[in-house]
Amino acid sequence: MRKIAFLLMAFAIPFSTYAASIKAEVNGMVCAFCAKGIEKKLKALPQSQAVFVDLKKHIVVLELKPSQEVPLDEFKAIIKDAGYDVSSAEITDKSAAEIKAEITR
Ligand SMILES: [Cu+2]
Repeated sequence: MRKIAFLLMAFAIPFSTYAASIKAEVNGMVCAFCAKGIEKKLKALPQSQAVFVDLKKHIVVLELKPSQEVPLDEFKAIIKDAGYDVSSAEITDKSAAEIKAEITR
């Protein structure tokens, strides 16, 4: 019984290590270089835990480190500065990997 509780805890921890992600629809990304450029910019943020970019679906996901945040306005400004347009952005409690799994399913 104790062993089970320990196992549950060990599995629960990895799932709680992300706080939230910003999921955005970005227009203007046309090739792999665009995707890489955005990915690089977002990965450079100190709050960044993981980044996922889907070129075909124009989706950009920035997963944040625990208890870190990036205001949506700031996120939009970063994308705009890079030369792209954010058509919508939302905060979700899903990880970048979860969103990736949903999109590529
Ligand atoms: Cu490009």
